[in-house]
Amino acid sequence: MSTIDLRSDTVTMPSPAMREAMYRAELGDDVYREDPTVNRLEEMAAERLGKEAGLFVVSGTMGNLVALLTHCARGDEVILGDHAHIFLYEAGGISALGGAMVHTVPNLPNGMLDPVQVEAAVRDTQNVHFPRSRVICLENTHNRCGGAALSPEQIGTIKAVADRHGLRMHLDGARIFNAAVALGVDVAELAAPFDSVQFCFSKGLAAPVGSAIVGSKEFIEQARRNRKIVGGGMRQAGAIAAAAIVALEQMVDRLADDHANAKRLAEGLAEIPGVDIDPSTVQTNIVIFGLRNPKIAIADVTSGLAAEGIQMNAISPTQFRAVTHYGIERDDIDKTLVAFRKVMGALA
Ligand code: TLP
Repeated sequence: MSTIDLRSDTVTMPSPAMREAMYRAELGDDVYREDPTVNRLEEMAAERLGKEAGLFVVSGTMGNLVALLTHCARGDEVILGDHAHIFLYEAGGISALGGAMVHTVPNLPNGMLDPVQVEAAVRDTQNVHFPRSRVICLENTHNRCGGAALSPEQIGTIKAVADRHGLRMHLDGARIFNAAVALGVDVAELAAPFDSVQFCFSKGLAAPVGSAIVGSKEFIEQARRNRKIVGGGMRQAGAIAAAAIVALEQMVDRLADDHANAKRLAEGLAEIPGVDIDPSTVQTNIVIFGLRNPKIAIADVTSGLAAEGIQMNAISPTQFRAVTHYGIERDDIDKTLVAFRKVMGALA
């Protein structure tokens, strides 16, 4: 039985054009900066995001880590949401390796931070008791907040706080292209308020490996050194960068299909008795939802779905996450809804 894998958009397989590009890629040693394919990808990434320079890294986690190692000295503080991927799912890297403190502010359901609470989190630099606030991080789209897209106006409210206090801004833009497509704005406009942006080729853009960090030339030079420190200096990395180039060239516009499929899934789920979801909150390719009946265990639903050939993650004892992506068609959504109804009926 073929499975419908909605656990994440990280499960995507490279397109035929990506495999072809990987096979044919011109290669060199990228630590010597001699890999023409990596050099081209880094230039493309910077240009697309409206920044001076780019750096190819192994993963989103490495991209966020290297960017924050570059912004922060030991003991500096990073202000970020309590649902931020950097806080929840990156193994504490910025503290473990960078000695940075995290200062969380509650995430609002729409993925935003309240600018008043962010301002309250900023430390008084004159007082020797306090760590130094250094950088504010946002996430766009916001994974744990159901793929919420942050608009330039929303980002502007946080940028104003950063400017008032001389703080830097970093974006975990793992899915920034989903945000740009959903909002109908240029990705460079979403990136503009940030000193650094990390974005992933290996999520909805379907490349097998890699992320980029973009920022000023000077920032990226320092980040290149930090990438080496964490073992991310790759050699003939053009073999994977080639697929990321195809991702940028060919896979952005199709994200709208993933968003339409996610919306359809959310609307269908809302019609199934016992499912707790507000489809109007689904903006991109991530659908987070719960159950109204506390007696039904989420784990029983996910194992029931698995028996029907559908994979979905439980992200907490009360929440499912389904993610649409390249390789998931509308027909798969319809099959998922039929299976979900069947499993819920059997457990009710
Ligand atoms: N997210 C993964 C898991 O780690 C949860 C997923 O399945 O969604 N920032 C954001 C917003 C992310 O969602 C992820 C991956 C990352 C960073 C890290 O990227 P990778 O997996 O390339 O290290």
